[in-house]
Amino acid sequence: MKHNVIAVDLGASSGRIISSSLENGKLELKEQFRFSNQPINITNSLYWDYLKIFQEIKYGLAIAQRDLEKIDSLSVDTWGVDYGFVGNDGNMLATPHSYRDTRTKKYSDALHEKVSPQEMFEQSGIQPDLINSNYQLFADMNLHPYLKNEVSHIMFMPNLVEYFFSGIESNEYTIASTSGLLDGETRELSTEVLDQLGLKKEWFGEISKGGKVLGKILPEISKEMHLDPDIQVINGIGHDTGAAVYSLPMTGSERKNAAFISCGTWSIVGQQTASPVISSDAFEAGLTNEGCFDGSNRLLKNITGLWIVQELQKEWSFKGEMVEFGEMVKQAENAEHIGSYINPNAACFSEPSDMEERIIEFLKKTNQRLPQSRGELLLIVFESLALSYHQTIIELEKATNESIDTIYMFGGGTKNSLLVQLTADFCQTNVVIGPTEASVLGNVLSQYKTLGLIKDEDERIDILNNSFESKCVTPQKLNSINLDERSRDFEKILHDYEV
Ligand code: LRH
Repeated sequence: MKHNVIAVDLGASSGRIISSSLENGKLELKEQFRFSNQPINITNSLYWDYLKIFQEIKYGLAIAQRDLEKIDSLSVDTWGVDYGFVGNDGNMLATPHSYRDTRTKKYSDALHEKVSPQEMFEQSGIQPDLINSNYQLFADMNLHPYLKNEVSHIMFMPNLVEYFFSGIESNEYTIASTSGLLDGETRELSTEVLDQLGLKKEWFGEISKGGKVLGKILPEISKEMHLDPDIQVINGIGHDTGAAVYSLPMTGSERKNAAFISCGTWSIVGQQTASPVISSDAFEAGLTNEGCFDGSNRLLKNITGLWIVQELQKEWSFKGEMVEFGEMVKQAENAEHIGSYINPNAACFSEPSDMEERIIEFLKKTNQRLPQSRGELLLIVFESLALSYHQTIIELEKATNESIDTIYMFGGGTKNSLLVQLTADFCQTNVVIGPTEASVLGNVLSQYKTLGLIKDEDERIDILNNSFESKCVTPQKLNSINLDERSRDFEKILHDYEV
């Protein structure tokens, strides 16, 4: 029998409704609908366009329903850290902010007076960062004291969207685990952290683990869009990174010596570990601990990734010089290596706009050669990303005391063959290219697991191996790439420039 489920995947530039059909141990994905998903910049604040998103998902579901005989369930995944406030009457109290909003800057000193960044890491296992939910919530509670009396629920974005479709308030573990609100050891909401931020535990409710059926789609929505009234709304893997890692066909023992690189707007370099690594080495290296669907841990670093290239592309297209991503990769491939690098995680690269100027400014401040063409500029970005992957792999090895012999790379960025090859070369490790649709795949797998259609890890891995082929990219010989010189120069600019 065929089982169709829907992944609602809300990414940095688009939202997608993707159906998955599982039959005879084989899974097929099909994009049913796509809409643009840009944060709205108004009065110098960045917000989620949640009304539009809700409406577009309804359209997408209607299109999927026309295409499929029956839909068993749906679940939502998005990027981490954002959330929404719901009041006693069940309605939204405020428009959810998007994490690149800068309001947290103003309140970070006040928060650090209560708890230092290192203490934050020790409490939660989460690397302090202005984008994290704890910084955002602290700013919100200070900016809008009325919230204290009005809030009934705070839900992370995937759970908020599931609430719009099911009417059931919930919060799910993988998305909650990246907020900075959970205790690093117990992985439950930390009363200590919540008290520091002025938040009540009951606003979050139970954090569900390992998948939960919330209930059927609201009757008014199924009626309006002519949907099957029995579609179940599932609390699957809410965090896109968690979902992506669940799509890797690795058994528990293979994970020990494998790293992953999720290659999208963010580059996320990490490793699955049995439990959180909350050591000073991990803190110093900028590593963080997030929860996996199966209860294990992801030790990782978030690196500002292809966001830099996406911003360059947007900027050039506003100037009327639209260039396709594939073309940008070609320009970089044909460019000369000039030995200049940026630190992708420098704060100046995380904010929107003026990306070309920010890169040039960075190169001037660090006394490096300036690029003479767009190709050279792009090559600087790709080489810097791959060098920061290499550096992070070394930091992971140090923090876990395990050596990495394979890298799984997945996400849209793996279409960039130059970046994949640079990663294999600089890390001197085989790179297995996983699915471009890793988050979607993890989302639907978590639904099948919740519905009892996947019984265990072996079956999950069999389904993945039956359904998708993976490719392995091997590194070029060391003497052809001057790795030592590049790593030394890259390290130098990391030290020369304050992040
Ligand atoms: C990647 C991601 C990442 C971070 C960032 C905010 O999409 O989810 O794990 O949390 O977004």
